[in-house]
Amino acid sequence: MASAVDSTADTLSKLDVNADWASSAPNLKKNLSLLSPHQIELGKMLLEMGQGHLFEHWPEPGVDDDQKRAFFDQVARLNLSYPGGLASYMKIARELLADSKDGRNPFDGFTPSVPSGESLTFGDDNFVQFEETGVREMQNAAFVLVAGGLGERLGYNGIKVALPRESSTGTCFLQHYIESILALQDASCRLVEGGSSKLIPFVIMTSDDTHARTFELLESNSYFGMNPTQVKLLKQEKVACLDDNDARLAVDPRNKYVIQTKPHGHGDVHSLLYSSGLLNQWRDAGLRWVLFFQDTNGLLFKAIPAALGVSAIKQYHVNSLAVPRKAKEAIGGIAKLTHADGRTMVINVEYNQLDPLLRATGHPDGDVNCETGYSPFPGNINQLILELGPYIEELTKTGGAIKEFVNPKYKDASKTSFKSATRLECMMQDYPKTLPPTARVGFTVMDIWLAYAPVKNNPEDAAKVPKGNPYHSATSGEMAVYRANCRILEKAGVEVKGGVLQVFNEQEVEVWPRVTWKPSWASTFADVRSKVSGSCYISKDSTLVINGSKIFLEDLYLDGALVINSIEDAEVKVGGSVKNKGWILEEVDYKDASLPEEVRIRGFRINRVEQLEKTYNDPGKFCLKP
Ligand code: UGB
Repeated sequence: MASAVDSTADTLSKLDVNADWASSAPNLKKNLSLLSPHQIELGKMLLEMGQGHLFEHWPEPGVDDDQKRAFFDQVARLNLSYPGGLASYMKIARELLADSKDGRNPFDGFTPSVPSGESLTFGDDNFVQFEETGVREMQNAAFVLVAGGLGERLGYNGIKVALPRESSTGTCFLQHYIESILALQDASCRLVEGGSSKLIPFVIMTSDDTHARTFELLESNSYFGMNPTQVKLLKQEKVACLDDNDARLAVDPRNKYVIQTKPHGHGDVHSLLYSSGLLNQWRDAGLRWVLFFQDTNGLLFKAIPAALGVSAIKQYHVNSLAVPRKAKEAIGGIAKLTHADGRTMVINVEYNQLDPLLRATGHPDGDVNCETGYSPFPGNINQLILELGPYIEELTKTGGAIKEFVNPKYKDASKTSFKSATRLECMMQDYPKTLPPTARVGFTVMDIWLAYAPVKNNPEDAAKVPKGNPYHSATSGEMAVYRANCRILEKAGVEVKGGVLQVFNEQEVEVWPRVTWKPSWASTFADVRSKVSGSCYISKDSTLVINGSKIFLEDLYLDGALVINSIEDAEVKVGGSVKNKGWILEEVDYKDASLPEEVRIRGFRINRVEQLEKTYNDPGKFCLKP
């Protein structure tokens, strides 16, 4: 104890307590004896950065002392979690706020044009080859899910990864993602001569808003079959809010000893990965790829094998997955930007920046569709594949810091005060901004029906999206899963009836038979083709749930609901005619508070009237032919 007091005294004398540095904040000065040496250093830094207002209300020592220390604990956390510390944060904030006030466009001097990339057509030979290469490479990959967002637009009270991806099986997004990774891991390891037991690492970036619930979801479900050592949760911290153009830190209106904080954005994933040390571990283990993805895209894993194949064959350092984009849709556009000085980069231009950039560079109509009915700029779906070596090299230079932006909501045209406190934000897809021109940055475009159906909008907002633009709701997200599965089966030779338009939660969607399968049944188109043969038919109101890896459909006629469950060592041939009353989609009202939120946000529920369900729990070969 004595030594701590001595060291505080030493620091006080080193910092010259009685002299000038604290005189601008007399209330802090009076309280210095309460603080540790480190806290005093932080206090000095805050004053140097013009943050004296934080102490104006501080009473005499003896009053609220614990809260004063807690204030500095928070400052220490904020300082530690930002690359370069709080002083750097405030300096960058001042520069960006000045640019924003002056209306300076971050893309000033750049002209956008449509870049070239790889455009894939599902199911053709090219696609199948990319998938094959992708599966081979998969054992050299690590997956990173960014899941720290609150999902304010969706307005769902739980974490988004716990939402059912579809309600026929109720499988949540996180379970589907984990099972997809495990299926790819098995498929990839099987291709190694003599077999391999490599485990694909899976990182989930969480935040204070999602961390505990994500952990609990994993723990209570035994990690959905994944080895817990494969999974790492990295929690992002929020950043300090700013009250004005001088970047004065905002205090919480309910507690003046707390600095208000808000999320910093998904771009945090790079600095977190860097500081975790995982990237070097992965490199030492021989890994080559890092695949980033978002929380609620139920189709994504249908696109991943081919996209990784593109990365490997084209040797892309950065490969962004993209889909055709409707003008003004809330997804970024991938553009080639050429500067007046000759610099070029292929980068995502966020949806709110694309229109002004186009207008400022000779396109008076801004963000509009071209003759194809889509924007000429492919839509970024924020699935990035980075090559690990060049990624580590770049992060070693930047520490993982990503170019930030600020988006204050001004009270009036003078742009001197904000409606509410703002903060700096960063996006994971801005990673290529600091790359040298030699970096190989490409993208891969796939069909929307195959690759992209996020759940982001609440029913009311979804119902208001302009006609022809995607809803991005729980309703459309689920229907997209059925549609994609049906189209894939069709492509494999199955006759599938469906595509009937129906309205749920005021959104018109295509309704297809409710076909779902476990990722272990098929991760690629080649897998599907190998499991379907003869003449198969599925009627428009049918449901088919395939819960097992060695289930083969041969001459199956389905008009009703069929559920097949089987263990790994059971091989089941399914054929014949299955007819029953099936499972019926029943409309529900999203305002009906008596229903669970997960059901309401879809606008329908499944009434399981009648089905044929068969379970094969013993090893062997079986035939189901009703
Ligand atoms: N996320 C975090 O992990 N931490 C955060 O602080 C914030 C978010 P949104 P956004 O594919 O549809 C992105 O809010 O940011 C996670 C791209 O920028 O769903 O509006 C969060 O949990 C845009 O270019 O999306 O838009 C979620 O998993 C376009 O690609 C993810 O980050 C668009 O997504 C995305 O957060 C899209």
